[in-house]
Amino acid sequence: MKNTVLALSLLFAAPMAQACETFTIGDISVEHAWSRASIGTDRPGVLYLEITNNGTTDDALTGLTTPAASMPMLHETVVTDGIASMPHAASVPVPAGQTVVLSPGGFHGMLMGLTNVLKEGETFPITLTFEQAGSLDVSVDVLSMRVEAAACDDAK
Ligand SMILES: [Cu+2]
Repeated sequence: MKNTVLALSLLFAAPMAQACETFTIGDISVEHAWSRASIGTDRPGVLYLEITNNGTTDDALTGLTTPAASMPMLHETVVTDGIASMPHAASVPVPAGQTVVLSPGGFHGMLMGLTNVLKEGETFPITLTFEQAGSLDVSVDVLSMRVEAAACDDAK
């Protein structure tokens, strides 16, 4: 009994590092890059992350490439008359001095044509192209299918 309690408390105490790495190029830094585990490869995967522009010049995320998907693209979730749709977004603006979040229900990356099943606990690389800052390679953490946000402890 004592051992069981100890094991359980260890389980809950272990902080799960999820999408906590920061990637930087020029004035742009990206963190909390995550995706969800997929059941197969028939449906597109998702990509969520946070982009901070530490500079004084507006920038924009204009493209994605990854070996994980044959046609990754940027989408925006738009609700019109109560009906959600996901039009393709040519770019995601990242204004000077601001943080932009790609998240469920907003701008997001859509990984069309997954090349492999995305498994929880794995990571895959993605290259983000910014209008001003250039290209940035980011590692994406694949989280559980039930996750709605990166569970990174930001108390540093
Ligand atoms: Cu989408």
